[in-house]
Amino acid sequence: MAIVNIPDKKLTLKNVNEITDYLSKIGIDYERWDADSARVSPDATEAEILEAYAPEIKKLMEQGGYVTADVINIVPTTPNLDEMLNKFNKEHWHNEDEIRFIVKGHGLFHIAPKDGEVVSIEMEAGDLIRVPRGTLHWFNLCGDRTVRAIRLFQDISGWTPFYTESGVDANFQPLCFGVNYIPANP
Ligand code: KMT
Ligand code: NI
Repeated sequence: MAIVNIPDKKLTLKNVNEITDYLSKIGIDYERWDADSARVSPDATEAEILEAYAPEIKKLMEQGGYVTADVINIVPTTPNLDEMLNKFNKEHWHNEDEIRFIVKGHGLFHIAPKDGEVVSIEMEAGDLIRVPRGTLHWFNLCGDRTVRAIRLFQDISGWTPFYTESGVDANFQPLCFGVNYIPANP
């Protein structure tokens, strides 16, 4: 289950209905999928993961016009990890929806709605998020520095970020509550 925080309201949501409601009001779709390891091991191959979740992926593709799916796999030993994270952790948007379904590990999304307070969403296995095109957001890892996620794309050219360079991301500490945060450079 995700943990949602709105620091400027000193509000934390841990209940699935409250999370879904709050996020839907700022245009973010949140879903829980069955991610029991009996279904597929979180360490299975990319092809096995995509096969195991094929029914859900197919449905989303039909609804949202997504044309490709892949599995991003980040571990603490991923080469050039900090360079990669520095691309994710600055406020940006995409000209397509950002869909992520977490298979393993954790991820912290910050969303900056057009009106209203910045929201952090700490995701774990079984959590799906849809960040619509144009939505300002940024992403950090948690203390496990591990995330494995199914991604869906509307554009075959894949992941293209556009940076706002607002600096607003620096006002929010990338704190995970479910996983101890270990700074990259203590
Ligand atoms: C993005 O655009 O913010 C991302 O792709 C986040 C990393 S995917 C787990
Ligand atoms: Ni993004």
